[in-house]
Amino acid sequence: MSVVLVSVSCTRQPASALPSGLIELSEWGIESIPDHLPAGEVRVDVHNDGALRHELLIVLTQMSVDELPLEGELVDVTRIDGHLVTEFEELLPKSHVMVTVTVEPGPHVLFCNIVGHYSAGMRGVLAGDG
Ligand SMILES: [Cu+2]
Repeated sequence: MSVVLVSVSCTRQPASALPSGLIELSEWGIESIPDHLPAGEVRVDVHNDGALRHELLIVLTQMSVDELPLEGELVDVTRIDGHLVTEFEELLPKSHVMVTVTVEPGPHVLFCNIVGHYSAGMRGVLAGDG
């Protein structure tokens, strides 16, 4: 006999009803980012349209995306004055992932933290409204 546990919560919207946004990466940039997303749970569709593996980090911070602290050719996330909202570590070429992210009110920076990719231009910003 198998038992199936189903959890239902009235306070959570079904995933399909959440606001959503598309983020597209390729060499060497984050080509598409929503300018604004509402604070709270958002469905984010992250596409890697490039020929290389990429990452995507989303950090809530007031720092300028062009002046993030570097350690060699990597962004030193521990020295960013803010906090990590989410991280996608293995975005394989020509793949995409759809995940639920909790956007916070305020400015967010986005970047790829594979060696040299931030410096090559893989960075951008989005605002969390709310
Ligand atoms: Cu990259």
